[in-house]
Amino acid sequence: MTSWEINNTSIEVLQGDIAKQSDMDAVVNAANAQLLKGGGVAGALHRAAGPGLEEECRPLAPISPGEAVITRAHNLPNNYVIHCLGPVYGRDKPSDTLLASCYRKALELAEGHDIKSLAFPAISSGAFGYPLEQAAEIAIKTVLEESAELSTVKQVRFVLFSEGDQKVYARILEDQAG
Ligand code: AR6
Repeated sequence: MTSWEINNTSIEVLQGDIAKQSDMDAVVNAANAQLLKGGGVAGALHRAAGPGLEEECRPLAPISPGEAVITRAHNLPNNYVIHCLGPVYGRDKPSDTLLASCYRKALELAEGHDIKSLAFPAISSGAFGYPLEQAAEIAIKTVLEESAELSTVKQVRFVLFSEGDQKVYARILEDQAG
């Protein structure tokens, strides 16, 4: 794990499964517009949360690219799930602004719910086709920018599925924070 302390916030990069972050208050879902189960991160979170999560999501859908909504975490080992709809790369534009908005809105919701620790997956970098390295630059830049404004959130974790992706994030975090 790579970890940096910036503006009193611990920012971490970890290889792992977003559905197994039991020490985090909240996890972020790389959702679809309908907030349904889907594959990738959404599939893993909904599977672990159980059907109550989809039920709670139904009245909140649909959401637009760059938006985020919050629900309870049901059977996940967390208190909340923050569902973000990332941009589909090449379709939802400007994609960098929309992706940055996901991270900003998620942090805003976390602050509004007294959340102390929050884990993000690499939103948009799977089925939505955003090149991982570009997505990582935006994710890390946005969280570092926002860290100066955070008061309840003390710990932000980026959870990457593969070792290769984890290394890309760790390098970019070192470049931007160092
Ligand atoms: N834990 C951490 N990271 C994961 C996991 C996991 N369990 N599973 C996949 N990843 P994606 P998107 C990584 O496709 O691009 C869904 O079907 C994956 O390697 O989950 O925003 C939804 O229903 C990739 O780097 O999200 C939507 O329709 C990253 O997480 C659509 O896909 C994001 O991949 C959303 O696409």
